[in-house]
Amino acid sequence: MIELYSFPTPNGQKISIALEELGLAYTIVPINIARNDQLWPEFLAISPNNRIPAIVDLDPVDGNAPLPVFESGAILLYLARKTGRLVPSEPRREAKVLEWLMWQMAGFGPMLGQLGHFRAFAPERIEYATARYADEADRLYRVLDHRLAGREWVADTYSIADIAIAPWVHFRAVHQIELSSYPEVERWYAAFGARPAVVRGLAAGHDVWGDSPLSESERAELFLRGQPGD
Ligand SMILES: N[C@@H](CCC(=O)N[C@@H](CS)C(=O)NCC(=O)O)C(=O)O
Repeated sequence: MIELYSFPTPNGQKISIALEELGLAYTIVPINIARNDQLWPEFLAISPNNRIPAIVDLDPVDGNAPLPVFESGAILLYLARKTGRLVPSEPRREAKVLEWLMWQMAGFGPMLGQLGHFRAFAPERIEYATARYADEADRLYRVLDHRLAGREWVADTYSIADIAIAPWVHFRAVHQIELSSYPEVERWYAAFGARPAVVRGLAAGHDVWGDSPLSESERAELFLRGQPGD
């Protein structure tokens, strides 16, 4: 059994999607980041960066004590290695998955997080910052579009790279990204979204959070306070 400490954001949804794809049993421990649950000492013991997602694997393969893991990229790799799926073992193919996983962790996610902040949540319009992140988001979307031309998935086969990247496309309305500008991404994202495990992973926790996990004021306060979604 895996405990998933999460909230319905792109980084949280990566992990519920991966758990569904891998058929691993899990329970969601809701961490309401609008109410600062991420600062609970019990959560910080698992996730010292006070951000979701984090997991605790209650049945690690070594049979020893429960194993906490934080950072969504590290969690995806951990789950893939635990099951021997969603990352190929052959080094040349594995390298492609890791490249695109790191690309998402270091670029696509953080830049879109900043763009969402300045486009949707900043209390004042700051032209320079908005243009800077909009340009970089457009560049990154074009890089992804180019990569996907003639390919079904980001690496050779469906992998944690797709699972890391696609939830950011799922939240494109916050970033005010028009998907039709990136036709290869649009095609890939439609195929991704049609996977039954993805549908389940995106819906996971709905019984806990309901339709709207944040009120408008909670959302505004959260995004002003920090930089969620990096
Ligand atoms: N690099 C981290 C980023 C995690 C992150 O930014 N999580 C956000 C939600 S998507 C969060 O917990 N924000 C809490 C806060 O801003 O206080 C990861 O990929 O796990």
